[in-house]
Amino acid sequence: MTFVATAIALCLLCSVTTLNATAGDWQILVLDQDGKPLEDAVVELVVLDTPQPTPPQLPASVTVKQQGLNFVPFVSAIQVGTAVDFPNMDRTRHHVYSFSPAKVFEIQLYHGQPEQPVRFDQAGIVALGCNIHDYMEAYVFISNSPLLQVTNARGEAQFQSLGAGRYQLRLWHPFQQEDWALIEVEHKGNSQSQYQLTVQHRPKQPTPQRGFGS
Ligand SMILES: [Cu+2]
Repeated sequence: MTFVATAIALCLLCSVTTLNATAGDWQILVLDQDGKPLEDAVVELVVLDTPQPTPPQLPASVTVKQQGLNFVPFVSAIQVGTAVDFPNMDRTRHHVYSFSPAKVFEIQLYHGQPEQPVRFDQAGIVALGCNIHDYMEAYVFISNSPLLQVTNARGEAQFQSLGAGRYQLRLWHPFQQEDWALIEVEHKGNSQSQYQLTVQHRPKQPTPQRGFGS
């Protein structure tokens, strides 16, 4: 599987509408170029001028499993230093690897739980593949910021209890077509923002041709 650093350019549609939500919550909706909810987009916030808020604690370890001959989840967003487990839930063996500069590694053919998790100690984007199943792909977005979310199937991400102030906002999706400029956003309390990202329309993982081994 070859990772092509295509991606990204979004345009800001609109932002900041006061909602009835817990003070400081920031709800973000990401759409594709056709206005449809975009799943698996990473939303990264970097604090610019406010004291570092107390964000929801990110987990010390994260799991990217192999299940049904695919990686689950497709996109993970983690802070630098996080360890990721790669359990193989399938009956067939997988051989997980990355050639991405932010983390080069491989876990040679294995069943079940690998001996140890993989620690991601450098910010960047890592494309995962499997030597046995070329179609398998997944991505890990590693950031120095703890303010990270991945959009759900409704294109939604939510940050809770954020301090008011200026933030740098970055969106990223594996299939984005142009780089997206970082934007500064003023967060004044409960708010909702909407952004649009141009992405390639392609299935994120072709359906395996074989029905066994999963
Ligand atoms: Cu595999």
